[in-house]
Amino acid sequence: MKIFRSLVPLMLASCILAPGSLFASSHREAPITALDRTADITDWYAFVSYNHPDRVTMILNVDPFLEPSNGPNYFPFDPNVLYEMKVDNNQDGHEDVTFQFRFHTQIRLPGLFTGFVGDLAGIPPITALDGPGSAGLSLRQTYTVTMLKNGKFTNLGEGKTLFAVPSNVGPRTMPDYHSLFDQGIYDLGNGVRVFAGTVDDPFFIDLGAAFDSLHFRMGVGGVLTPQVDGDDNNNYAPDAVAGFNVNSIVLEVPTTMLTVDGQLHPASDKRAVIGTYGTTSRPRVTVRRAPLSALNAGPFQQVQREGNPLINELIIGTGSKDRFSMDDPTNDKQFAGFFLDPLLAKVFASLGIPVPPAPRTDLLPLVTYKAPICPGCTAADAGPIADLLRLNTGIPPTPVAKQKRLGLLVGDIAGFPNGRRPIDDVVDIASRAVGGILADSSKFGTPIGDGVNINPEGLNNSFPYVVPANSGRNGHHIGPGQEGCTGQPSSICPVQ
Ligand SMILES: [Ca+2]
Ligand SMILES: [Ca+2]
Ligand SMILES: [Ca+2]
Repeated sequence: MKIFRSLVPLMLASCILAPGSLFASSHREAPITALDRTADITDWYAFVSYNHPDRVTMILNVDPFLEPSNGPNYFPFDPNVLYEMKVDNNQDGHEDVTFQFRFHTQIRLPGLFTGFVGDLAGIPPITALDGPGSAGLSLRQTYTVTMLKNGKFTNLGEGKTLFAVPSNVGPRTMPDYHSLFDQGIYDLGNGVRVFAGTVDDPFFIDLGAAFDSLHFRMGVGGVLTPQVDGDDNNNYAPDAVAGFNVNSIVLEVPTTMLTVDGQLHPASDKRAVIGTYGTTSRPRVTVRRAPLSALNAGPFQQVQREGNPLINELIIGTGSKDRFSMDDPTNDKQFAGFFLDPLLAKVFASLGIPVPPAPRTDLLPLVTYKAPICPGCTAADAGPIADLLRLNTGIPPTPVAKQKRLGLLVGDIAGFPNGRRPIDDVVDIASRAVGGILADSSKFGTPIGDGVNINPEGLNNSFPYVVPANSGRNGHHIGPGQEGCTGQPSSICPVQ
């Protein structure tokens, strides 16, 4: 989930081999962020917009496992955290374009015991983020979007007040939650759109099986049958994240805002390729001074980053995860040892799954600029080893009906690891990448997977690409022995 939700299996692997790291888990993969959930990045996505091939959408999800009923304060973004989306456009690993998000919290009904109330005590249901119908929205957040490029800051929301969409409390308080969700979509002009709010977590994984020492329900090591592997519509194992929400920031910008020369380029041109990642940061100094509010000072310190969904969680040793989280991608050479000889590959080998020998140069496309993501890059363009989610903006989006959960591995070249979309089953893809499928799919193409093939809450195939939050009053989760696995008899999820 976090960094490598897909890394989860990996993490698992490191748990197996290093008992002291047992609680470094997926949505909470690094020790520092396991203790700092609002700065905890769960997932990072970047892809060419499905309906706008000349735009790129980036999604930064933070704050894992939000139980929808968890009032009275629910899940505001953290006003003390600087959330950033970063883009490298000239193959050197350093960001050239940065988008910054800052949140501000209002308490509009300070005498109220909860953040949200509607259809009660004379307060009407919450039907709007502002103005009439918003009276019951006591805890409300606004935010800013700032672009930093060529040393210049630009407020992309100039003249507008942007509201974050609150969690879905329930049908009495918020009788038309989808309307509130839609109201949180802002067109900022010039092809820029933004959304921030609590949403259904789009990530999917059988976390319980993964962390019970790779005790998958689909056979030893999680090897899928052709029938299960070929099914992009049903789940055969419980999605541990089902019914949980996450906080999401979604930004769509014209591709020309990101490329090195402000132009569109074909896939064969290296100028079409960008390297992306998301970060969270906090002020270096905070002074707690009750009864006054805390005072922040000094520059920002990065708390966490995520590029590829597998690197920190699946590849980096637990003793190095905090260092990795706080460092710049351009310094990732220090972690090359983890990457070129991943522990998870050894775990797979111990289960009888064939894997290539180290050093694993077949994994280099994930951390350098080269084919297949950058066919226009020569050896001199590889850049430093850096965990960036690389996206070739010259590759058009795959039509929704033809998108595949296994993305690039099955010929859907607009999917992970060429960028990452919500549909991409990064647990299965990344596990197979570690298994060696990028080196030789005939020798190392074992169909490793967890049997969770889809997000049970569905997909949103247009901006903001996330789906509305699960309901606090009426939401539910999915577990072994419970309903929710549509690929199984009576939809009951397997226990074994
Ligand atoms: Ca750069
Ligand atoms: Ca979900
Ligand atoms: Ca899966």
